[in-house]
Amino acid sequence: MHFLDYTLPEISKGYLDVLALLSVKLADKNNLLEKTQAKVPDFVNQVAMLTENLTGQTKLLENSLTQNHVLLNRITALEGNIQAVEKNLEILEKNYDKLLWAAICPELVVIPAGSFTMGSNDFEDAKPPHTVKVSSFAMGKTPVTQKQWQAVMGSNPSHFKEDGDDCPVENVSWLEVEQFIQKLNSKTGNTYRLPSEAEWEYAARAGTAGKWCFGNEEKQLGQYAWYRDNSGSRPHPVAQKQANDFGLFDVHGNVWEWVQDIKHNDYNAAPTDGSAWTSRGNYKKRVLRGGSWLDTPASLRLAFRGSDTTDNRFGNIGLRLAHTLLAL
Ligand SMILES: [Ca+2]
Repeated sequence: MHFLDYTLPEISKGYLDVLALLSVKLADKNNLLEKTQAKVPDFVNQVAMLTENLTGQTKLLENSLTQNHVLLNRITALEGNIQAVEKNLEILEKNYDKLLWAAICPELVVIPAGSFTMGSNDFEDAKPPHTVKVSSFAMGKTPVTQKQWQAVMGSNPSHFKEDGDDCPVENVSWLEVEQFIQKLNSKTGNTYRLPSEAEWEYAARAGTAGKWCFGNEEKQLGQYAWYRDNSGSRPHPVAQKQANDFGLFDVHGNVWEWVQDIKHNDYNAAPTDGSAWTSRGNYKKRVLRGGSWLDTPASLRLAFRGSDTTDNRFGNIGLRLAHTLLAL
């Protein structure tokens, strides 16, 4: 059938139906639009909030970056410092032993060269008095202390330990002293040694010619020495009494001091150049000098010669170190 076969009203009705349908659809679209439009402010708000958040985050990130930069600079600076510290540590480690031993080594006094009369007619084994020429050398300011012995040997053989480690080491034999010196030299690279008997007496006299380093007045002895009459039967910390004119402490008393020399019955044929007398004689015995906390004023005299066998030790026997001066 052709549309011309329809009557006009029929056609109009068809259009009207279509229009009605379109109206309904349009209304739906309008509804949707209205709903969507109602949501627009929400979207705008959300976008505004997101933008705000983003700005905040960006600022935070910028701050973080700045802080990171500052931190990185600090880290670089710290790394530099650490490297410097490590270098210093390396240097310290290299010098540690030297520094340690420099702190522990006995303080020395330079003894000037000169000549003096060694011995005395007052004692059989100190005859004859004879002139000895001594080269300049260094002498321990005090006897070796318990602390110093302990540092080198790792043990303290002293009989009197309770009075403190600044007391002179005692109870050491001549042979043990030799071991001590060997070990001290290997640790420090120095050449410590015992003084010769002549060096000991020369340094102890310090240019004087009396019985004791201060002269012949026995009543002065207590100002310089710990001995039988004032010691309380024990050694005392070093350097508490007056020093002699060369600045040596405890020359008289406190502990006997081992020297290098072999014991001889007198000074006939003794060296006169300050060297140690280490040939012939009673080779089992070595000389001790200066007397101790246990001894009488006579035993403390500068010319008095004690001695003991090289393997004997006692609570009043110690040592003082000497050191040859390097030739300039
Ligand atoms: Ca002494």
